[in-house]
Amino acid sequence: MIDFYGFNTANGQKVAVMLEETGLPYTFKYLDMMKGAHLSDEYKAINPIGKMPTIVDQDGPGGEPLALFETLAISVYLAEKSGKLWPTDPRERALAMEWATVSPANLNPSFNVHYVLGNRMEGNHKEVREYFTGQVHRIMAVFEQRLDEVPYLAGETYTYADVQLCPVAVISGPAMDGGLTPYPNVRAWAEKIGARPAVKKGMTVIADGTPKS
Ligand SMILES: N[C@@H](CCC(=O)N[C@@H](CS)C(=O)NCC(=O)O)C(=O)O
Repeated sequence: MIDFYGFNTANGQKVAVMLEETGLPYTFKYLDMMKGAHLSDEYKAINPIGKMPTIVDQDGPGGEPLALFETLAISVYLAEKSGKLWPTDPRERALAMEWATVSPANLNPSFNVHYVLGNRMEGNHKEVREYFTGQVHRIMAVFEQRLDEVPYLAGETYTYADVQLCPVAVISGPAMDGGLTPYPNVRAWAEKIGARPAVKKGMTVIADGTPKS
């Protein structure tokens, strides 16, 4: 059984979707970030950074519990453990890791700057906003080109790399300048993935916010 400590943000959604897609048994442990649950000593014992999400696989490697943080690390672990969304072809496996890394390494931090400037800081910070807006569009244009060439980010197969981008594109994309309008391939791909039953279920579980145990 996997304990999933989550809250309804794009990072939480990625793990909720991965758990549903892989079919691994899990318990959703609602992490009330509005009340600072992510900063408690108890939570920091499994995630020293004090950020969401985290999983604890009670049946980890060697039969021992394993606590894991960082959304990408969690996603890779779940994909490999289940063999789902995990390409068997070595080329696609390498490309899945490459494309999965683009979102957390490039896209999320740029969106995060917008969030922090808009919600936590006084002032306009025009130059900073413009710089990071440029970064977002630079990366989105690369995803747009990629999805013009192949149906999924790793190639022919739907993988955890798609799950890394989808909630970010769907949640943050519309909030940026021009929304997803300049990116029709990303939009069509997001709609296709968003229609998957496991994706809908994962999004519902995390949006619900009700502790399941
Ligand atoms: N690189 C981390 C980022 C996690 C992250 O930033 N989580 C946010 C919520 S989406 C958080 O916990 N923020 C609380 C804080 O920064 O104190 C991951 O991919 O898991």
